[in-house]
Amino acid sequence: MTATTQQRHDFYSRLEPGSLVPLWERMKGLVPREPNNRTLAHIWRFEEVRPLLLEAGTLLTAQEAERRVLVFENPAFPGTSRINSTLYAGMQLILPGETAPAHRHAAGALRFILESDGGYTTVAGERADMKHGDLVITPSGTWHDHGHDGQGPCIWVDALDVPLVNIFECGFSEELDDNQQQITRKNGHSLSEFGSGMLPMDPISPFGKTSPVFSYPYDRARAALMALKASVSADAFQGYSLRYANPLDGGWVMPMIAAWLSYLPTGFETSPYRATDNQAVIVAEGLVTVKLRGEVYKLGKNDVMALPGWCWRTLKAEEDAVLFFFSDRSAQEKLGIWREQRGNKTEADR
Ligand code: 1HN
Repeated sequence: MTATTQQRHDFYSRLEPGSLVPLWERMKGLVPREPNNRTLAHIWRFEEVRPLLLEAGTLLTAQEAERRVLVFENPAFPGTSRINSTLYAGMQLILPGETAPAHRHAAGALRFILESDGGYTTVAGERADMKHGDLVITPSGTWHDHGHDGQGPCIWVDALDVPLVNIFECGFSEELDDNQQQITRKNGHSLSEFGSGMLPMDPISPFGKTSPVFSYPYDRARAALMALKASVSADAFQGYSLRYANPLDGGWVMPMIAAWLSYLPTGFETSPYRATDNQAVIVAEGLVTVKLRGEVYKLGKNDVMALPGWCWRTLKAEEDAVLFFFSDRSAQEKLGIWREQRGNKTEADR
């Protein structure tokens, strides 16, 4: 009972007008044996992007642009504003005296600060300074604007869950009538209430499923990493790593984006590891080489690299390195689809 290929294709063409498709022609593509992540390993070097961003600063103001950003668009996904399969990222510039106007949207954002002397962001009525290495979060739906009272360019990397929100087609956004929102809480309020390993007696989450701590200063995060180093030996796969946590539930800082910080001492090389989450890494300090899909990449301070999911990789510190990672692991874990695998040395070259 085998029909000819021609007969089958005739049949398929009669299905088409009724918006029907034979699953047996599609099944393998729908459920691959294992992930075949399309993200390309790609590096955006700070020394190349920074001058272009500064040039953008001569062409339009932050006010005009609304957000003056050069988007990191993965070469695998042209036209889609994605750094990897699921996340948006870009590099933003604010110059002294400028403001990026207040708005809010369904997508959540994190910002990792590369260069700043006097930049700040305001989230839900509270202002947070931005300094090199700080992580600042804009929870979904919160009013936010950025400004700069200091010297020199203020530059950071934004990462947003925009592509995921848009898969669900549930994006909303709104602009505030005023350029900047009213300040209603003292600087440091959220850290004082939620950021000391202690909590209010009856905590209420101000930002829903996102951490109530929206600013994680680098000096505290770095000190925690160095204290870890002083008290335990390095993990073979992660070096010394700590995740940014939501103090209310111990989970990731954002419902769809995970973020963590790794310290690798000079000469330390991680054992081969892979996980399904779509990651990117920013070098906060030092020099690192990444081995992935048979290639070797060198990264220096403030360089950004897209790391495709589910491919074996190793990281080696050529100089003491602090690395900031973000990924969609937070979303994948909630959906019950995240997986990781720890390999042995032979996997490094695959
Ligand atoms: C956004 O609101 C910011 O607030 C940066 O700084 C980048 C990219 C897409 C959509 C909204 C910001 C963004 C963004």
